[in-house]
Amino acid sequence: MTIETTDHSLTQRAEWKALEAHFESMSETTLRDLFAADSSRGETLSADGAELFFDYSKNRLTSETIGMLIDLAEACGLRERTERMFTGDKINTTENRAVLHTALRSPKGAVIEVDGVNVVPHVHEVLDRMSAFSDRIRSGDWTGHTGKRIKNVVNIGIGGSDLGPVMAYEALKPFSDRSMTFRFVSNVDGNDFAEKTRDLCPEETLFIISSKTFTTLETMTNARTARDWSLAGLGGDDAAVAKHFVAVSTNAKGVGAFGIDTANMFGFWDWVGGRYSMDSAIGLSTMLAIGPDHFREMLAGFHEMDEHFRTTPYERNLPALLGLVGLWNRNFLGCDTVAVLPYDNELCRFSAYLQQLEMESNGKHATLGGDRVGWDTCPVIWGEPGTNGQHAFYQMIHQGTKPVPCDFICFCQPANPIGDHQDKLVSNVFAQAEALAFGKTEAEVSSEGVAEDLLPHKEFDGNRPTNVVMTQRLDPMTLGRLVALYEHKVFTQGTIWGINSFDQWGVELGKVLAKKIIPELTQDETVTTHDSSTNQLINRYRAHRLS
Ligand code: G6Q
Repeated sequence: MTIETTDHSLTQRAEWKALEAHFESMSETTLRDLFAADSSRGETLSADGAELFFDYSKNRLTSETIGMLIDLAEACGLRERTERMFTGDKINTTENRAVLHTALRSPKGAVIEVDGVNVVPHVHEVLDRMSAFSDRIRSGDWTGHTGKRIKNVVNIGIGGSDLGPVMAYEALKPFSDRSMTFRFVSNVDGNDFAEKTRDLCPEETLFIISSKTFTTLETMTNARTARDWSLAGLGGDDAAVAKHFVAVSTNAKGVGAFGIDTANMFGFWDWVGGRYSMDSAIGLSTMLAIGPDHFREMLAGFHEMDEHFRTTPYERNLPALLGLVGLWNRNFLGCDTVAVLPYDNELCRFSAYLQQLEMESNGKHATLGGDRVGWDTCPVIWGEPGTNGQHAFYQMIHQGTKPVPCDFICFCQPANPIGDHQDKLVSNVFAQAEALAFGKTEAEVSSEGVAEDLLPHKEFDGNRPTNVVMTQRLDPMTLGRLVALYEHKVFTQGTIWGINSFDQWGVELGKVLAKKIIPELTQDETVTTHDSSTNQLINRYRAHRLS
């Protein structure tokens, strides 16, 4: 069955039409005009919440625009749907599941029910078990099969069972136990496993097999390779598995069948989506790295942003504003991509993490009702830490043919205060946002004595939208706040776009086809069952593969 009906209900809303008319009326107004007309624009169009400062004044909008976007959010039921999410309603309708990542960070006494069962005690029971286990590993009380201390932790997982853990490990490295080594194996490409384990000693290595389903091709393949690698280095005794493998999963049966004692399994629940799971047991590697206390600080940061999102009026609500400004840029200015540019090297995996969070959640063409959306949904999310990106792709952001809205993220205090590095780093955030907003006219360039023929090359249009998120320093609490900021941004946009941000059917088709192709790569007969291109590629590979 194909989607036959296109849904135009969102674009037919009075609030949407009002925004269209409003955009028309200001489409020629530039950021130079807007700042010239209002000397307190910076203060007006910024907000503080959950210890983050959010300046969205360098977007092509006004307070009136924000008010109209809020009207749209209200008309689309954002407030009610937020409550439905927080209270465990099954808003993931295509999978008939509640969406309760917010329960993972709720305080012990809270009551959040799914099918009449309060899930909060279960969350805390797993957290307590993770803490006890982490303490044993970190203190050296838990030893490997040959009695040696565990010094290396390898997380095996992919997608939501990898991107959060890697990102958090990199972000919080300054808080980690430096006597331990952490590695993350995700790709089914054998190079990933080989390179990440080549210098590790099996006697000192613990594998965390992180898989919600415990059926994922990549993870199960790597897990079996890890077991072979481990047993080969430990004398082949199957009993060694109990000391060197733990699992994080919702599938106790699969974990048992793999040979991991379910006593060494840390569970979570079907109401935690993979890309929303870094604060569940999927974060076990994070807890082993930074310790249980820091992990709980991270959860407290998440919770602080949850409460901020749930209770703060949208005029001052950071995730709602981030979502609404993004929606304005996407649907009214027509921007196809958003660059997330953290000015902190430790956030080197943050953009990759957000790519999954945003694009897997909101990269959808079907509405909740099953029609085709009559409006654009998620833009492409991409980015790299600054200042490195400035010496690579910022050229396009400044002088390319289409605006690329940017989120700059920066910190007042560095984890490693060395000389004037931080001032030089952060000055670039302010300079980039200023340059993108105001540009440099040909007249200004000319007044610097630049030759006439070079003027078109050296002028900057400006008028390019940016946000700045600034806070004190990158620590576990801040990371929790930042991730929750984007989680609820995604929710805000997904709610207005009328899509289910919590399924991911789009990843299925390729997986199914790959399963069919795997045995064809080693069959004796020439493959003829696909189209001429796919047949040709498979047969060429068959002819040249190592056998
Ligand atoms: C995330 C997705 C996806 C998932 C991986 C790994 O929201 O569902 O990225 O996390 O496919 O799945 P498992 O954890 O089940 O191995």
